[in-house]
Amino acid sequence: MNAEESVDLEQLMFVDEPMDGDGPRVHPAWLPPEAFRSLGARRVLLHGEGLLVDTVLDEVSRACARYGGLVWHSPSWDVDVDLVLALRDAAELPNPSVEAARAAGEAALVELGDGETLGDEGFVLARAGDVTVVLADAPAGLLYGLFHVVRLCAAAFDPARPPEWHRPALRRRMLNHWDNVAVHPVMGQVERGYAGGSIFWRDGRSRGDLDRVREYARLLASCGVNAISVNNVNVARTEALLLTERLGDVAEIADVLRRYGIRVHLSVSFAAPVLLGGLSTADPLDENVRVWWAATTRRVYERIPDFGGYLVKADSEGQPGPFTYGRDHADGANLLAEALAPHGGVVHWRAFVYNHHQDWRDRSTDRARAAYDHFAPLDGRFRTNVVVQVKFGPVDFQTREPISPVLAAMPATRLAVELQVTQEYTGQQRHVCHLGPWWSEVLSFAPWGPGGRTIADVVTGEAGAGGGMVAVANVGDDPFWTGHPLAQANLYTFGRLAWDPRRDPTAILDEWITLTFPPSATADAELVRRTLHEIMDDSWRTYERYTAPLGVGFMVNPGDHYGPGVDGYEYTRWGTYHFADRDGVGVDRSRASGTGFTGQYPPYWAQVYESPESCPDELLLFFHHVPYGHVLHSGSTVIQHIYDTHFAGVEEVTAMRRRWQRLNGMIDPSVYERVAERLEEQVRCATEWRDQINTYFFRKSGVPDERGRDIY
Ligand code: GCV
Repeated sequence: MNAEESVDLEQLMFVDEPMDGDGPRVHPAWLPPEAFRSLGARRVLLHGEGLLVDTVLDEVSRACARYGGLVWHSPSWDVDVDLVLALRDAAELPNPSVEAARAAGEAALVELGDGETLGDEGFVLARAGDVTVVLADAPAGLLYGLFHVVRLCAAAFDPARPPEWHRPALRRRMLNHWDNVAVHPVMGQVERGYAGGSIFWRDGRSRGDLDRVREYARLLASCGVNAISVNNVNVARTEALLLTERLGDVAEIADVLRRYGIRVHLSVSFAAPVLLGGLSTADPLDENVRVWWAATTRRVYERIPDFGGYLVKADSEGQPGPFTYGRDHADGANLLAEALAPHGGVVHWRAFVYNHHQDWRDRSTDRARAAYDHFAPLDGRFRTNVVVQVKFGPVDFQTREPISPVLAAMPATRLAVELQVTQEYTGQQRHVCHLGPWWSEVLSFAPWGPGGRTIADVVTGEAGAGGGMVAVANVGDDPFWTGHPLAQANLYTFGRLAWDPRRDPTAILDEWITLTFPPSATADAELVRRTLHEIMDDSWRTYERYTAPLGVGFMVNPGDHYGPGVDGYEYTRWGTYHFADRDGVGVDRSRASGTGFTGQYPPYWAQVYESPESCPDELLLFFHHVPYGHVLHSGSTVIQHIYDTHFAGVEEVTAMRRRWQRLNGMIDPSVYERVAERLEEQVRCATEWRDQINTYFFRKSGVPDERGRDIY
């Protein structure tokens, strides 16, 4: 397909109507109409009742209207079908082929299910003669089954397709929006948002654009997300009101999300009893405070019966919390959990608690230690409807950090791992940085040593009772949803990993490519696929190469966290230092001579991280202060590694830009242009990183690059 044919291509790729009134067209992300072609050309029978069954019906009907298929909703009989989507407890239908399909589904369930039930969200897919069947116990399972059929395209109808059984590993797969209702003077409408404004809020009020919210819900359901918090964890006055006066706005969003199996959660202020209730205290042990939370929560459930629960950032970066009253975080979390328990709600209580008024002169305080020091001693004290939500690393969503030791320290607590889809520290959706491989490393990390239980096991928990996976969302009102069109893949990948944390991220990316750039709408589908893999597969490591070296982190510009600022945080109160001097660089976190952070790990990793000799290269400067001449396992010295990786990183970004140019005329021109524009910025910014980092370390160390390249 060439550039002149782009109009046809738009027709294939875009939904008919702009979704934003007269505003710009909104990109369909991984659900372009074309992705539904295979489903929409079939004869489909849907059997069962319920809100989500209606959603499935609506999806199938739209696809069939576009691609010439047919759809029946029970009771219907005597029709020839290609696909049956049925609830298992729905009445029998007097249609032999449908009943044969259902029997095949049941047989597959017995064969594959290993005695397990499908649960609220699982489904089975099987073939019976010429018919494909999807069976589920509950409507959400049918919805997920439908999107599975969409993902499979024609393969869902392959006569040789063996039966499959799917159930999410994690019960809650959640996105946190850091969206402000009122525009924050520094952080704007969306804190750490790189995709325009909020899809929920604008200038102090609800946007009321529920069409866009609906499209968002579809996207999320199709990759498996089933919970969203709709406001920032930093809760200011206007946002606090969502719990009471402005609850109606939340209820409207919940009404839309519910149709896609997504529950709404709310970030609340721990000081709400004072801020909103006129009480003189928010002390978690005060009886009036408990009564206030109970009554307020009851009113929330009267309005939103399937409300998910609260999300709390307490005693962190200026947010109120139980410390004010001499209480601990178990007291605080249990207060809200008690109010939510009668309604089946859950409180997500963040472990991101540290002193953000540190003195940079004081080397004994270590921000990395903070979450463990605060939370590990509380293990076993949290109510069962508390989920302690732990950032994946001990500091703050860096491109490379060790895995938080808190995740291995609280066996008697439900733990969720928190990831950051919004690319605060990973290129802010101006850089291609596909995070799937990084998250996969996090999830497969075995904190008790190789071969042992992994982070995926911890958040899954026994019998699925773990805290699940949570991520900070990367979506805004940008026409491409995520600013950088390729950043859509991070959102998709998060959902799919939360459904099954053991999946191969490259396979997930491949799925995303097929949906987003359907082969049937692309002249050279293999070239598109290959090019996207070449650009994206290793892009996180490329980003790592041209930014802060060897796990030391930060080195970003203070405030907006974009671009290089090697000493930007070095003499601040934020606790994120690299301690570079003329002799060496890195943070000594050993037990022997440093902050003792290594001792927070179970014995295997405590020992590995303790010594620069055994510490993995990529984390060396996180754990140790070493001379520039220190020889890495790779054989290179630290200083030469810094030079080499920074030169290599920029070369790789330049290659990305060149590769992308191959796709000119082959994909939707608006996507092409947006990505091309961002790649220009990535090349510029990566070059700046390279030159500032290399120059900084050359000036500090005086050691020349052994290959004599330009350093300033
Ligand atoms: C919502 C980092 C970000 C903050 C964010 C905080 C958090 O510090 O820079 O913007 O605040 O993390 O996770 O609460």
